[in-house]
Amino acid sequence: MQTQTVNIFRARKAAAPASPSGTARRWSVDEVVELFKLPFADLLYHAQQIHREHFDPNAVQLSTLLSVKSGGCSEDCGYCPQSAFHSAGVEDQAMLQLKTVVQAARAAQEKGADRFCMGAAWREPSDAELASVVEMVKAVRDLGMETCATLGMLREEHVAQLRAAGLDYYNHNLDTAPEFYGEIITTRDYQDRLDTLERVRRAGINICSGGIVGMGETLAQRAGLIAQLANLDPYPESVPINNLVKVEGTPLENTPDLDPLDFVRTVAVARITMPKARVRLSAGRQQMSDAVQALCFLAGANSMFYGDQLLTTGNPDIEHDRALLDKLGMYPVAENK
Ligand code: SAM
Ligand code: DTB
Ligand code: SF4
Repeated sequence: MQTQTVNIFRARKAAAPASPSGTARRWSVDEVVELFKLPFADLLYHAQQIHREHFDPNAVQLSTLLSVKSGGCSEDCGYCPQSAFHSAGVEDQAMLQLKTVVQAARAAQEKGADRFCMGAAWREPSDAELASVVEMVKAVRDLGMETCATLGMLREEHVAQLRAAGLDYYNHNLDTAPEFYGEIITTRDYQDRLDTLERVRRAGINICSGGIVGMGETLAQRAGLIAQLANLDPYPESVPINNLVKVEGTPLENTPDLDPLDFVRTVAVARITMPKARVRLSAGRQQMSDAVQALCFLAGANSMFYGDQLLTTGNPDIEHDRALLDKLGMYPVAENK
């Protein structure tokens, strides 16, 4: 086992170091599998070393989510309560008013969030829908918060409009490995997602892209997702790692639980392969103990979704999260400027 550890990291050192823009060496899926198989202590030690080379290990970036348009989505993503193909009880709702969005952003900022992420249950926005989101982005930016949006696939002109509005990040997840993708989503393909990411990257908007674990994927498929993300050139600035939230009425509601230590391993492998990215604890924290979350921070997580709601499902209470950060001696980046 010791030999294996040395080899993996020798390979890493021999390769070109990450550039300031997050360009790094290419990772084969086999190499990423080897990382996953390291003894737990070795894996966390290496992740922690890399984390400390690039970040203050006690500062955590806090993003608050708001669903600006919920339900009735025309995609069939097997995990998602907002798909019109499933019966998870999320109604097709109208888009929120601008003032409601600004109110929510201001409240999140007062609670210590530095980034506000607006999500919509769309395959892709129409011109009119995009125009409304542009107004939301401008208004949230005027509060002095970083902005993020997740609206599905984007055409060139929509990317340009978001860029002109000053959007800081666009979230669009690869979700899983290409080999497993077709078992989860059939209404759009992997290449569609890569194409949207490419357009966003070319426009100069930061990329937030990650995936979901615990959907019944194999270890090699979990490694395949990380390899895909790490091999984007440059890799995403922000990498949300979601643990499947099993919502009743979705096809994945009865998927067996992922071992929490495998979630921690995924975070560590993301940190090692994408050294300068913000690795975010995303969906699934409400079902996770404080001890597992603490291990995730040790493994290199330095961001989380913060606020009592994700999009349509719950998240730990703000009070609980603040108590957890205090217990760990950690602080939000917004309060450490
Ligand atoms: N409709 C847009 C899209 O799919 O890109 C934006 C919103 S969509 C809800 C954003 C992401 O939320 C998905 O890509 C998926 O990674 C995550 N997500 C949705 N439902 C989830 C669940 N039940 N558990 C974990 N993550 C989930
Ligand atoms: C991401 O990777 N996870 C967030 C955000 N990006 C948009 C969404 C999680 C959604 C969990 C299910 C729900 O609340 O509807
Ligand atoms: Fe629609 Fe996004 Fe949910 Fe897929 S993940 S069903 S695209 S809201």
